[in-house]
Amino acid sequence: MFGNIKSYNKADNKVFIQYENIMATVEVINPYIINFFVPLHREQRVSKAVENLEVEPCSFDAKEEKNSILITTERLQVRIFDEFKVDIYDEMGRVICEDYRGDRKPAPRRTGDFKLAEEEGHKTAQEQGAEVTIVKKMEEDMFFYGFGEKTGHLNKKGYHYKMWNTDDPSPHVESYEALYKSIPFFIAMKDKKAFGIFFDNTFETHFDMGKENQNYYYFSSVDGNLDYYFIYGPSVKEVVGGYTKLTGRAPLPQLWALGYHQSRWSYSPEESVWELADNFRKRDIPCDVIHFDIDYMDGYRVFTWDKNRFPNPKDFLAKLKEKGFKAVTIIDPGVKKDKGYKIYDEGLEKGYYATDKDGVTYVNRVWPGDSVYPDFANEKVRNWWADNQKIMMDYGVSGIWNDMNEPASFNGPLPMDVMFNNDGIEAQHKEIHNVYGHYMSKATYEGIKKYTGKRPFVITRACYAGTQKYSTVWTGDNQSLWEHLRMSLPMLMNLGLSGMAFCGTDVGGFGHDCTPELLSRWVQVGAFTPLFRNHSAMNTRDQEPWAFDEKTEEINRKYIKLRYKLLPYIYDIMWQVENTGLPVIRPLLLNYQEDGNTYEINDEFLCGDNILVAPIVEQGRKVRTVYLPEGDNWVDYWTKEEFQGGQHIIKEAPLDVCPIYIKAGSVIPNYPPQNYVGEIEVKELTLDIYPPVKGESSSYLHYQDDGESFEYRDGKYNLFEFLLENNNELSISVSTKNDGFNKKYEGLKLHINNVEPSEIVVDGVKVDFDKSEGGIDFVVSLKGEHNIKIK
Ligand code: MIG
Repeated sequence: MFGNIKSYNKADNKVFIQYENIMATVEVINPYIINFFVPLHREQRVSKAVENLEVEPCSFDAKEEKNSILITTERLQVRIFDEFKVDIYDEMGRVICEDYRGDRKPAPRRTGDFKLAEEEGHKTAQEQGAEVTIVKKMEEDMFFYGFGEKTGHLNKKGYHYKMWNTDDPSPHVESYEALYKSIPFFIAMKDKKAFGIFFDNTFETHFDMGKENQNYYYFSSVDGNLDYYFIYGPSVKEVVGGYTKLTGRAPLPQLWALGYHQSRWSYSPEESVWELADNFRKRDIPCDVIHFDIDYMDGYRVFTWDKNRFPNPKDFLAKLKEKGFKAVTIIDPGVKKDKGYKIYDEGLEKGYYATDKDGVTYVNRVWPGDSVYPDFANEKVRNWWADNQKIMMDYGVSGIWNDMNEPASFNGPLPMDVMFNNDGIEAQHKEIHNVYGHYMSKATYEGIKKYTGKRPFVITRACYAGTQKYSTVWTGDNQSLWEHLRMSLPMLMNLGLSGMAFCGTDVGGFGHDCTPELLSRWVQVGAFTPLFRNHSAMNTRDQEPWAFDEKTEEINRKYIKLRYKLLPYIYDIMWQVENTGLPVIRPLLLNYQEDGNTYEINDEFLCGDNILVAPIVEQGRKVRTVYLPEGDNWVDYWTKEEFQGGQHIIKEAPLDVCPIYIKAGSVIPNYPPQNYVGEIEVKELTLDIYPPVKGESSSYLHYQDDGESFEYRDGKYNLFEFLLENNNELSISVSTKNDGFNKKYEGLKLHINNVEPSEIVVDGVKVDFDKSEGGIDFVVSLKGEHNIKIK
């Protein structure tokens, strides 16, 4: 295809390799991230995912060898051959990733008369019209992760996936190749070493991880450039760090966004919302956010309210806010084709909608009936859409929910040649489809930011790589099925590894009817997912926390309250996300890569570094095995029993118990109970402390700010470090690493588990303490530094 190497030259961070038929570029982004590029479609590398690419000036070598060009960075050796075949080695010259040289040989398939399907014309992806295909050699003991929101297991070996944003309402099962989101990124692990590949191509792409043939895996695209990044680890954390360095990191949200959200299709009219809101407060179940699904609108016209159902939205939302409820309203992309409707007319006049190939505004059908599609790939359109957010913000809406932005359509799919302006570089639907939702949420984010000055809360269904910079995601229309609760764990873990740290599923399930037991188990998972929203479809039975019986309500209350207790811990993780890109919900292997037993654990996850959750995801199950990863000790959150890592244990888990383990050496910050974020000012922060193993030490950073503005970016935050050392005695030191936020806690309440001290000395002075729940409690003021000894 490309031919043999004719010549090469090096300029800045790039090596240009002239092939017989085309020129390829290899760019050293930094010593461990390399971009491979061939302009098959457009001359320029214009990424929709990577904004402000930071190329690190670094020294590297490029020289000609016998039959290749060798590029050497501090971390990698990259050999480039004829036909742009690439082999990559680590600094020691050990092979990490090799292109596959043999012939493609799809596994045999048989047709009805036992003839080989190949003879009957069974085709490989290359023959199916793939314009770009990269085939890499697969080793026996490889594991794959990432790919965003996909069904199936954690390890993606053996799967074939398609990246083409798809709204399919039937129950999502393991054989689904595509859902709402397209994140063409994966992580490969072999011999405990990891690397990532980000195939930055917005067309329909395919990833076949050894399904066609277990000797190789490939990725391909129907069109577009050959443009992929190789990101070396060797730790998975470094790969995720590198990928999110390229595509961006989920920014710190407002604190209330981490509270409990209640949704259904739809709470409408107004009275139904009051009934809901009163129930939460009356029943002592915390809730921060109510979602308004499509029926709040006037005939599904976006940026309007139905005046019969909500006569005075502004007053209504203000009253809700007084009770601590924030409103999130759904906004779909489809604009009703309706002369006289302001949004429609404005967009039409300015030429802001996608057109057919002849330039005529393209019409399809969605909820409002005949509708037109804003061209979000055009900056002007995004600015206009961003300005429209003001309408909702002026009503008092706190966040925006973007649905149907795959884009979905009821009158058959949008033709591939529907046209988008794409900032002056005209592009067809087949190129824009996968970034339509991405750009819509970007516009929404920017509008909310502009008009509120606060951290925007946007939730989107469709996305592409990099959308994490603008929006949280939910996994679309799952169903109230145990299978979907089970599947949600690997799905969320892989979304997290793919940069989408702020994510969640519809707790209780969207379609189908939930049951008391299923909701009880689902809320136990939801309490640890960054986005914690119960949502259900029209016509399904009620599934609010109290919808079933007292026992189910009690379990909902218990776990939603646990979530509110853990809010400062989850907020700490979100702050880390902005800095590291590492997710909230993590597969165990992310933190325990040396422990190969973690590589295929589908039904346990870490919430941050300190909490391991092993939920029950099967009907009727009351006991399960839990694998505790090697290298740490783990404390049962409920019984405080301590276990060594590196073993399976058996845990009894009656319906109200979700098995939760805290890593020995953890400090878990806790808030006092409240009905919603900000109901009380937290003056005393509780530290739930699990001492390190004897002879060990550990530390924890706790972050505090105003919970809503961007002032933290100017240093207006507090950062506390807690250092635990368990030598002859347990000592705890408290220090302030940053002192920029003026509403600092007045004191700390320390709860230390599993100790029976005779005395406690704070800064040289003996203090009183209480015995409680298998540990002790005492209070210290929060001024400067402290040194605490537990004797
Ligand atoms: O065609 O707005 O995934 O959460 O409740 C269905 C109605 C449209 C799909 C979303 C779902 C939402 C529903 N929407």
